[in-house]
Amino acid sequence: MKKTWWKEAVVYQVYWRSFYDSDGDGYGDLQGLMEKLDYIQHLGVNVIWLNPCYQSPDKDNGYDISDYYQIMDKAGNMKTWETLLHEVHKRDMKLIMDLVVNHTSDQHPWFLESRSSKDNPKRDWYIWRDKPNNWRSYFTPSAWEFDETTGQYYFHSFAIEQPDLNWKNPEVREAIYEMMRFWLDKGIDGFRLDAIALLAKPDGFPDAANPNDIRYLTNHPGLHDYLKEMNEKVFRHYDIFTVGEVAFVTPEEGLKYVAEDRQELHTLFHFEVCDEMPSWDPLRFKQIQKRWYEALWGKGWNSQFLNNHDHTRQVTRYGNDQEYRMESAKLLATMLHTLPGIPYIYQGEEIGMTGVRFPSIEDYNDIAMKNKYAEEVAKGRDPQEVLESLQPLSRDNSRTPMQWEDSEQAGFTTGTPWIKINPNYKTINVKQALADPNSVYHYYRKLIQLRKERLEMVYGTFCDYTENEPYIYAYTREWEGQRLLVVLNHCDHANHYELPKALTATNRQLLLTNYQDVQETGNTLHMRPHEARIYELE
Ligand code: ISL
Repeated sequence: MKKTWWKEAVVYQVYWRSFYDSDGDGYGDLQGLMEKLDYIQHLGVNVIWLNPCYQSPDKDNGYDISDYYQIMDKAGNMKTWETLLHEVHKRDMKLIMDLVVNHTSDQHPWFLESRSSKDNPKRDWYIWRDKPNNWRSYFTPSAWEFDETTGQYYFHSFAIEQPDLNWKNPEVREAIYEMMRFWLDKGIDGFRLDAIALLAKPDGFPDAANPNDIRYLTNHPGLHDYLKEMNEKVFRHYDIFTVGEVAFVTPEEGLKYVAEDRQELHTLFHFEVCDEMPSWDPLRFKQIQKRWYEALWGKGWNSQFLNNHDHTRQVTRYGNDQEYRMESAKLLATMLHTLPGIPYIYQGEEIGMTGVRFPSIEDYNDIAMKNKYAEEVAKGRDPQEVLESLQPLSRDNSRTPMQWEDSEQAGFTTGTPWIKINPNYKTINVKQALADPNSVYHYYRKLIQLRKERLEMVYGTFCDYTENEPYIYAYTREWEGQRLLVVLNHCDHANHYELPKALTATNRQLLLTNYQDVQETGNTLHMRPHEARIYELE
């Protein structure tokens, strides 16, 4: 496995519409992001992942693109974007753009042409059939929408406003590759590839045995041919890195996307945790980590994340966001930055921001949640019970505005925010975090700095010594004779951990912990609630 800049990356995800509003319209924007670049750089990260900011009617917060070559008015304009890229590079950071090529907006000129008539030259750029099959989409009861003009149905894996492109059509592929080169030639450093496992569709669209298990939307034959062609025609000609959003794959299937010798994608996000593990399940998490390590190590590169703009905040979902919020936020960070793979920090995670519970469905924006709410209430279910069932995993949990200070609107905007701010901004905010040397923020800084000094955290082998332990997670990373030991007590109670013989090194040096005053030197570690430690073993 050769060393590369992207394998050593720590990525910070910016959901720009919730990051910082520079012009008071209630939406974050690219100018606002530019004004906060020093804050991001100070954290020590070296790559920024920018959620989609292309022209869009914004039905799915930018994931419904109507013009790949323009910047969304809410976000700014191309000149602002070019200045942003320059400012990012000036600070020795890199920028990867989120790119949606499985579908476009239904307002994209390509689709407007395609839907205009059955013999339009772009008819075959999308997927049209005389009748639907029984598939659901991610966001609607049916993946097919009837179009009056031509009396056919078009296919959409997500919202009605997001028609899927027909990747079987070489004209579509070439148009996408040309657009990718446009952005790469501007100097970006890679892509996060949205829903990339959905590009291929099965011949004939057979009915699903269970329409509610939407795996049928992904990973069909032909997909890897598209990714190989994408790499051959675009990616390999640039010094970039790509990360594919790849739902519903096992480690063995995931390897097909990222094995270096397959020349498809550089890395992936899998969702065996965030899509398939609703709450913390330590033994299952350890098994997932072990299986992905064994499948990929030495062949392909993984990612580590527990939240993003689609998945609720990790300290709420997988940690403790109450009495041990700070210790828990630091423990989860320690785990993500010491497990094998590129760690991703979702904006606000570095100050321990939490999930939210808004009192009314009117306070929510997420199209996925609002569609599901309407679908369930239409079945006659009690609206309050439906709301409460959807709140914990609503994507809006992670989309509330960044909490910069305890002043009005958390310092996010001088206007009315597009979505309500989490009421706990009074105590959880950047200003407070910067001032507190023991804050989650400063812990992230130390962790990221440690990663730069200890390449075992990047390239080291991984060995879990606690596969059957429900609370203690103890593992090593070893590289070129250097060995780190990570010990985590993911629990609201204290636990002790008897170091196995293999770990009772002649001596060990504590490099980082989320508690002060760690004294003990023996081979029984007394771990306090949500305590995390990183040792160097000699
Ligand atoms: O949110 C999810 C379910 O928990 C994810 O599975 C997600 O919906 C899916 O993986 C695709 O997400 C991506 O494409 C969507 C967009 O709404 C998401 O924000 C984006 O991350 C359609 O473009």
